[in-house]
Amino acid sequence: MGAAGAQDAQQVDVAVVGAGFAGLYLLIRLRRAGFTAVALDTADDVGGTWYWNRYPGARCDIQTTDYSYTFDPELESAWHWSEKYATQPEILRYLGFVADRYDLRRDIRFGTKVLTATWDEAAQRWLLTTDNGKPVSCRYYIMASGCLSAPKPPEIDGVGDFKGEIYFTGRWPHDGVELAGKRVAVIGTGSSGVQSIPKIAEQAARLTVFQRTPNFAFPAHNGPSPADRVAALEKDRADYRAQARMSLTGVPLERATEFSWQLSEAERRQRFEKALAAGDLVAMLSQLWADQGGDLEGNALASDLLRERIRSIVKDPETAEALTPRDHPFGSKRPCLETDYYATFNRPNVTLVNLRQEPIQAITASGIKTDRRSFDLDVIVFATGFDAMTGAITSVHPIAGRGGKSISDVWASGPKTYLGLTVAGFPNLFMITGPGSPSVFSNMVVSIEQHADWVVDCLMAMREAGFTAIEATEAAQAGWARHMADCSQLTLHRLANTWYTGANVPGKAPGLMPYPGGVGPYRTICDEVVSRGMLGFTLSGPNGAAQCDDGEIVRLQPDVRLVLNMLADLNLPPLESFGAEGARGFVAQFNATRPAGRPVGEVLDGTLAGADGPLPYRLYRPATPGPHPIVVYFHGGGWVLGDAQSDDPFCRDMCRRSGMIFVSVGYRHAPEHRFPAAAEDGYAALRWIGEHAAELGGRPGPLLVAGWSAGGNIAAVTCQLARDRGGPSIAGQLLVNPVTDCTFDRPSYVENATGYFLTRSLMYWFWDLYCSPADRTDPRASPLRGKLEGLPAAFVVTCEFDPLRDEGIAYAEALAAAGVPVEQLQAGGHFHSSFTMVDVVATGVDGRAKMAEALRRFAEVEEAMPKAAE
Ligand code: NA7
Repeated sequence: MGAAGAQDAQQVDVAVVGAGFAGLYLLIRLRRAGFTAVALDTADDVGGTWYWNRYPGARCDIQTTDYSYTFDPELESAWHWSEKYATQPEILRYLGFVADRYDLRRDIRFGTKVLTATWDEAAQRWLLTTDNGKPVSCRYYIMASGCLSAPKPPEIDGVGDFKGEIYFTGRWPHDGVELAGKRVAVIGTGSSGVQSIPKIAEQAARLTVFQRTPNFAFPAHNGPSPADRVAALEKDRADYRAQARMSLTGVPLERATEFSWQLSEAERRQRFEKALAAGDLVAMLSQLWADQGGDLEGNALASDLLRERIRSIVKDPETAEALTPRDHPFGSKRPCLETDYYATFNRPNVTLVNLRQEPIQAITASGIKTDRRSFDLDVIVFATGFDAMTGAITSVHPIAGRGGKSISDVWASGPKTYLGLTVAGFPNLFMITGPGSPSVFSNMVVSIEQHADWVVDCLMAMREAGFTAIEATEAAQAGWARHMADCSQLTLHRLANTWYTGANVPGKAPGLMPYPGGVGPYRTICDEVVSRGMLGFTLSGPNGAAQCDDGEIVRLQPDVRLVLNMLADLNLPPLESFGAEGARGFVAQFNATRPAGRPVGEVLDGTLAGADGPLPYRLYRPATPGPHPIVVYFHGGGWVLGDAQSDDPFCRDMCRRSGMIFVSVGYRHAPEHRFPAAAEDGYAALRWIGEHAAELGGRPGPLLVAGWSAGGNIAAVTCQLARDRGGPSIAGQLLVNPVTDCTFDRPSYVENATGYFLTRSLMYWFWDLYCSPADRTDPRASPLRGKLEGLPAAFVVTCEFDPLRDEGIAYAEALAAAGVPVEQLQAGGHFHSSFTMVDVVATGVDGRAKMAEALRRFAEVEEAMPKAAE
């Protein structure tokens, strides 16, 4: 297509691919904003996914109260859904109603496929060629092509040989399919299979279901919309919608805050039954207990209850077992809502073929042949899914960006996007619910509205400022990829082969494609990009106008970001302004709101001999048979605050992970007891614990020492004193964010002086209360200044956003230089409290697992930990 093509083209400000939920809303917004726009769709009517997926039983599985546009309250009152989960024809009628109400069809070119999309650098416009009518020249090009719109090819040999009828659920004939009296096969048991199989079984003479992987499914309980949901919506519609927009899933349901170990078995079952009765995906995925989605143990409890239900419905035990998912945690693969699905396998005309036991060899002229049997068939239905997310962009048509680069090539090793909205190298191209956005992890309609609003607002702002081109920077895009990876650590999706990760398409690059950080957090991030001057975008326009504020929008771990935002919202006075007593009270109160720590074998309080009198200690014993190695632990709190309670969750977690006894020492605090009281207590406690190790249940042999923050300082000092004062012998030291030195000018003190909870001024205050300036260079206060040769092996943990980061690293490097075996964990995106805020900062799990491994290496523990505790 040359320049002549561009001149002949339909000229618009914006072209949109797709006339589904996203395309329609975009047209409304663009028109209201005064942009000329056209939408192109191969279908001959509106509907998008709901135009194509007409298979029997097709319904939405987000409740219709939520699966609706929310931008216009009048539209909401003009439309009434007849059911909790609407059928495909009703959803299609709704979208037709919307198209008519806003007179959208005049801007839609139906039956039109875009063949190519090419960025014209000179004109700063996109040129689209089509198979029907004029090409299109547009300033901005928006892919509103959905997430699941490119059906996957059958991937089974011999499909062409089959003499019967073949259908795809995602391309179902408009006038239906006559199945009565026929021998039908369905291949695939995702949502499409699970919804269609009971309906097909009612019609067909025989139905054979070919299942590769069983999915978790539970009842939809369809019917009228539940009264409580309707009441909540009608009570205050605006508030309900606002809550949905800030929720994690786009549906305003409270998430469970109690952890599985805080609930009795009866309480867990009661919650499960309640979620089961609700017939709601979001409820089952989020309202059981707080650790169901991200923790294997918490998840297994939910998975087991769902499995139990299958056995209670399906009569044939072998079929029940084949239908029972065992290869992935619940929720890691998209679960299904079902209506009579399991009961269908009790029908005499239905057979389940477990492809894990007898794979399909080929499709033949007369049916399907597995390793063991042949099935004669009249109809084969492929419910085999889609080339999800990326396929909905790359297989629509070739897209050539700056320098003719193809998006398929740029994404060859996985999708690269900024915010899931844009791609570096593809100016003025936007994706609605693209890979890297919450999309299929959310109520799609809420995500679509947010995306369309963000894009149209952006175009309006650019027009206002005189910019005509926008492009994501490589740095911003790389930062987004890292943030995506950080978020995915909070989920179990990495443990399942699914279309979320590209695993369903042979040869597709693996990696989680939807954004797993939640709808609300994602929205605030997109808004922050705008408020920070379109961070991560290059904007340009005629006459050399240009702007680029480059950078990464989220550098913190996702849960650290939430914690810090929450703390910022509380707008607390600085801790040091409370005075020592006040600060202690405040911290105790703050800690009381934390989730209770996990159970260990035993927790007992006792008294040991300190340097100048008795000290309290708390001992955590693993549930495994002893004797166990002992870790002498020093809590954090700037030598002023803290106690066994403050570090209780950390000690419990580490006790479980390491399989070791933790003895948390209640050393004396400043200002009542200034330097060197805490340091001397540390060493005295070590001696006492060494002398009483056997009574405490300790394994014979050297002790271990650990501490966090000021406790890390005491731990480091204790190791030096033990070396110099004749023992006891120490097998290793774990120093977590330790204070090691009394200078305050290292870069981390400057960069992280404020904003990350532990501030520079708080550290000044701690030092002032603990130690006079003259004493600070004493190695018992600043162990970095001590002799480091001959110290026990060390594992030193530092966090990127911590004033203490650089002195921790300096200590590790100095130990290594002195010949001490040292390992470091420099935790990116974390702050000073990341690892001790167990069950709040869940991204700290990995780090604690590494700390526990280090302790076990130091203690030369060889036997593996029981699986569940890892
Ligand atoms: P899904 O969820 O991708 O399900 C496809 C199913 O087809 C799934 O059970 C696959 O097994 C199976 N499949 C795919 N390819 C094959 C081959 N070659 N042989 C045998 N079985 C195969 O797609 P759906 O259309 O059901 O649902 C898509 C989404 O729409 C759904 O998640 C909701 O978000 C709405 P596998 O699990 O890959 O072993």
